[in-house]
Amino acid sequence: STELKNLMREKYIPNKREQLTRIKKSSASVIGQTTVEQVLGGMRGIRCMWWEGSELDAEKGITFHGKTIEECNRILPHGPEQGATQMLPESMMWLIMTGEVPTEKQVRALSADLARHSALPRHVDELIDNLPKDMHPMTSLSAAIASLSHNSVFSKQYSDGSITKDKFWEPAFDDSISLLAKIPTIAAKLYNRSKGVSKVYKADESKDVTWNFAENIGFGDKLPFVEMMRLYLALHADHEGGNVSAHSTHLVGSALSDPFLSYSAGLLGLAGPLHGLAAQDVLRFILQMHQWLPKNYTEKDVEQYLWNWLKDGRVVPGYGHAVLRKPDPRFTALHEFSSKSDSISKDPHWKLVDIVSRVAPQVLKEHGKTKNPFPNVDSQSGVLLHHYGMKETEFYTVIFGISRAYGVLPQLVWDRALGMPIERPKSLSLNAIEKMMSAQ
Ligand code: FAM
Repeated sequence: STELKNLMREKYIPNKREQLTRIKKSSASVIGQTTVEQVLGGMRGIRCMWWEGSELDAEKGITFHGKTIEECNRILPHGPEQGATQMLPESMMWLIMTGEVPTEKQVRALSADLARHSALPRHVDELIDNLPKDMHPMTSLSAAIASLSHNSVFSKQYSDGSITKDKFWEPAFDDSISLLAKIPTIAAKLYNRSKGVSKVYKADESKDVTWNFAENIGFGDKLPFVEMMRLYLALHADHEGGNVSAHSTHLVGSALSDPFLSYSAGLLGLAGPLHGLAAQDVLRFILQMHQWLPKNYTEKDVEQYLWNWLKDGRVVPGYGHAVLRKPDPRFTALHEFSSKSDSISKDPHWKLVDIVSRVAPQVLKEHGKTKNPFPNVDSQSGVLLHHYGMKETEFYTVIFGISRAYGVLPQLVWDRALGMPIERPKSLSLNAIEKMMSAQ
């Protein structure tokens, strides 16, 4: 990470600061207007937030600095093994932070650095040991990440007054690297603890983060699992700034809360069923449906199940999206990965996921409520973890939580590098809205 930090200091930050100064010269330019519908509709579509790493298009889906998932997977450095074909989340993080594709050497050095910083301070170990074993792992993960704030370089330097505003990004960068290094350690500890396994995290500096994580949760000898996990972690890293986990990290960070506190808040947002928790809900939904369906079920039976589910007033987890209006390309990427694997494509649960992805859009269209009847990433991800033997569904959002850090922390570093102010949008009461409407 020393090279990345130096490049940020010498190249990327000066360039971006210059661009910001240029933009600020005509910052009265109008880029949109706000309707009452947007204010009351979860602020959909209001262009009011700055975000660098990725952009979401309703039709085309996510791109990372203009690159599609397929392109990223082709050009970003892969794992160190012969024949590894999936991009590494470290590579994705580099792209998100700098806008450029790293070399293999740069990524290997970053992986080694993350391995070096992976050990937890004692108080974090002790905190986790004292949490109820049956607490949802997202609650535990967020608490453990928040507790890392105790060692935050940013908080320390800010409170002792040893840094000026133009240097805030430096300790924010160091804290972010530390968080990225430690989040797999925390996740592995939570996973092992839930299974009654006590294991000290060992990270091999010659391996990437995903391999080390897999090794420490007992999946290290399965390269297909590691490859799937690399793709999973890289894919989920960033989805523009407005989603709940990204936005909450950015918002909390704007108060100059350190990266640990900020991301802890992001994780709490990710833990909601309409956001990241859908990953666990989908798998439970699929397992239940599989049990309910007759042995030689048909698409008609699946359709019936979906209607019964909707008639109970529930949302179909893994379907719909606040922005996308086409199938989620992250879903498509995981689907392609699965279709190429003999073992996954024969898995009865994966087959059901596949069938639901064809039947549900028709049912949801007829149901007539959701603006996007297509599958999102969560409808595919859990079944892959399940296929390789990770049956603990509560843990699925934790994996998502490891990944999202690779996207939102680079943005937090940029927030500090460009001296972004505390966020403070204007709120309105219903009375105020009515008054403004009648004045028009
Ligand atoms: N099943 C049934 N109804 C749905 C639906 C679904 N999958 N998706 C949306 N609707 C309903 C929604 O509840 C709303 O109904 P009401 O008017 O009665 O409140 C109506 O359709 C309009 O909603 P929308 O405008 O299409 O969606 P939103 O932008 O409000 O919400 C989601 C977007 C993702 C929260 C919503 O589609 C949903 O609840 N999906 C299921 C949960 C899920 O898969 N979340 C994961 C999203 C994923 F991308 C992520 O964050 N990881």
